Amino acid sequence: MIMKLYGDPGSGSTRRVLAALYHIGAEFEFELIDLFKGDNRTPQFLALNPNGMIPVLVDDDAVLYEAAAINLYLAEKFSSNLLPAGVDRSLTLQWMFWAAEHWRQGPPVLFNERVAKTIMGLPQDPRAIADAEASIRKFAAILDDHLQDRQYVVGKHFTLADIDLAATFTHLPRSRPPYDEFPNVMAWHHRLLEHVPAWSRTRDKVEQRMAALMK
Ligand SMILES: N[C@@H](CCC(=O)N[C@@H](CS)C(=O)NCC(=O)O)C(=O)O
Repeated sequence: MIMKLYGDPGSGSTRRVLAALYHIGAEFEFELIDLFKGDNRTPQFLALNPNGMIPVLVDDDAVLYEAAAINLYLAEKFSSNLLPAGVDRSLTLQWMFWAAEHWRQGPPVLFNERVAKTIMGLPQDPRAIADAEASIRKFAAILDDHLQDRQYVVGKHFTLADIDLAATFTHLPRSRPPYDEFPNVMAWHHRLLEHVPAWSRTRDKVEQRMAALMK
């Protein structure tokens, strides 16, 4: 049976898996789970992921949630260099864990404050915004230093580490994390858009979806 991805092209976490699938060139079906319509709260979807979160990948008996776990599964299934060998494999995992534990903590707060609350007509919380920006600056300084003399986060190729870190650029125009203070981070992300078709293709899908949602 063909693999099936459940998600929404406007979601940064879905984008991480779509980028891996496009980069690998894997065949898959896509089913839209529209969060604004509550598709993630149906009994059928909760049977796949009791957290009610996208993305979910179903591949025969394998039902997987958590974008990082799905991407590791895909990279291993297709022997993709998205997950390199040797020490670069461990470094890729290091940056994926770092992304989850630190790097991706602040941006969803900015999304909630500047995008979700605007859509819902709720007031922003300036303290939450200030705390999120402080956290983003702290970790962006570390990534900026790492990227000073590197084209990609690990080794000489695009890996799952780039995907998990670049995911926070998904809503850049709307949630506005202060990345423009970090020139190496900005330059790395521009390189991804320029040289990795899977990354620019998923960016275009995000923008189309968000334009439709916000009009
Ligand atoms: N840690 C999860 C996060 C997934 C996640 O946050 N998904 C969001 C969309 S980007 C979601 O489904 N939100 C719905 C909800 O929280 O009810 C992953 O990496 O896959």
